[in-house]
Amino acid sequence: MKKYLKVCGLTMAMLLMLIGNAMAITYTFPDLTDSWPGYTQLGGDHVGHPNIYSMAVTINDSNNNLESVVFSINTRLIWDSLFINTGNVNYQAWDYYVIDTTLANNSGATLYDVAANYTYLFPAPQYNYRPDSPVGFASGITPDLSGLLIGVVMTGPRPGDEILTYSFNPGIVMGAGWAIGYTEYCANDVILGTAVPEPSIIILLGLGLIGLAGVRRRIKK
Ligand SMILES: [Ca+2]
Ligand SMILES: [Ca+2]
Ligand SMILES: [Ca+2]
Repeated sequence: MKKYLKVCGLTMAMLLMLIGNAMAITYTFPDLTDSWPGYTQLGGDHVGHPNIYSMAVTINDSNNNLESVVFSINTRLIWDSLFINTGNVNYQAWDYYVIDTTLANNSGATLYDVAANYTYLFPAPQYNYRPDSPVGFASGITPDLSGLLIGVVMTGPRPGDEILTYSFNPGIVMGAGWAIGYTEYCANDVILGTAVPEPSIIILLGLGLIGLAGVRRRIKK
């Protein structure tokens, strides 16, 4: 019995560690996006800069709130755009949109709500690398006044490799099928990340319980 309690205690400690780690999950996407799905694919990621290397999306695992979106990027250009779809298999069912118009930290960025019916904005003719690539909205957006955007911060030398962080207050709840995209006004580079099946905590818990049952049976014998 004593041994069983000891195993129980260890299992509980491991579960608590798992739950602790599960408070926020970060999904990292290397930039494998050529162009937005459904738009002209160019067979090339970018020309010169900016070059997006990766995107990391952090979601609180207990309430599914979006916490941050972090980009590893070379020589960011503004304005740039973050597109958020909180959970719809159609990745273009955008719910929120952030446009940042200055390189200065926590300045020039606005969060918008996106209506079901919107029209896209496309790159100006002189930026014709991806002429049909959505870079923002021409209509269908209204400023979101609920303070969900904490700020947009960039660290690192420019030009050079930078870390660009969008931080959010609780309130943007991500469901199954979420999607997040990012690009700049010239559409030189584009990245899209979509929800991936979670490495299920439930399965891990299940395996733990099966293991515990096995230990208990052996001790009983
Ligand atoms: Ca890239
Ligand atoms: Ca800014
Ligand atoms: Ca890309």
